[in-house]
Amino acid sequence: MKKITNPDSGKHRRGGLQYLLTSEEIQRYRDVGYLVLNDVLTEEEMSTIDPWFEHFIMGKQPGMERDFCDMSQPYGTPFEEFQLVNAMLPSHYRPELKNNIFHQISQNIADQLYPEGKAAIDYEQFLAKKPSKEKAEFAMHQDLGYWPKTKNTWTATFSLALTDSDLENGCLQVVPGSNKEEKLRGHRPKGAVAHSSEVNREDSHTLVIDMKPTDEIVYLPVKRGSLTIHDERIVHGSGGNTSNGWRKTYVVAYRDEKTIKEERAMGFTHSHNDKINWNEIV
Ligand SMILES: O=C(O)CCC(=O)C(=O)O
Repeated sequence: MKKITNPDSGKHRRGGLQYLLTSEEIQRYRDVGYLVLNDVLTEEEMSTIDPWFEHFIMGKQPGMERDFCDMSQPYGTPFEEFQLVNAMLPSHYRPELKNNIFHQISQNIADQLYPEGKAAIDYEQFLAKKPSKEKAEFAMHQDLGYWPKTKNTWTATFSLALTDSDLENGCLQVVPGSNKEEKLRGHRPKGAVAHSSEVNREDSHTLVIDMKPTDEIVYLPVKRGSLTIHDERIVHGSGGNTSNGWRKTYVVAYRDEKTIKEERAMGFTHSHNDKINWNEIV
């Protein structure tokens, strides 16, 4: 088991709404498909996000239907039984959240990672693992396995830690190098038969891949205010929460503006309420 920590404090890289990446980091992101950045948001900035996070994760936002769900269990699971709480598209439901401090700083970082085009927010989600929920797992997957095919797949998915995250509470884990595999691995709905080609995402949103015996997992623990970034092809997921505290994270994914337009034209908004015939568009 490998644990990757980045000892570099990021504080000195912040200037206004900028967080400066080094050229090595930009290259590393291209090569290995992930980055860990420390001290991206200050405690004062984090405290502007906390109340919104609590509002959504405690199920207080009306009208979300499947956008408020447990990502580790079938739709329809009652909130009291949730393990891995997911609130999709928070700033769609509460536009006051648009252009929040995390959006502004992550946009600055995304622009540095993607000088070839225009990076924009494709979707976002609040994720929380309840305390002592061993099954609050995020099954290993590649993000591209969840999305319809588009010409340009470039993606940078930011995950801002609202609580310290570590092995005990189920931090992000990745398989470095998997981002360079030529073919996307096969994905199947959680609970479906291995190697089944049937795509049925009506019962549960979660997809799973079959791991290879050669896959070497590395864990990415981060402190509150720090973040991880991963690309669309890296195999990743996270384990259950065996600690007695919550793990909370705020995910924002950037893609090329044109890719977002292409997705929307297919009716895909990353909402779990989208009416998508996956058998036609996968
Ligand atoms: O942070 C996690 O537990 C996993 C999130 C994830 O898989 C993703 O953002 O693509």
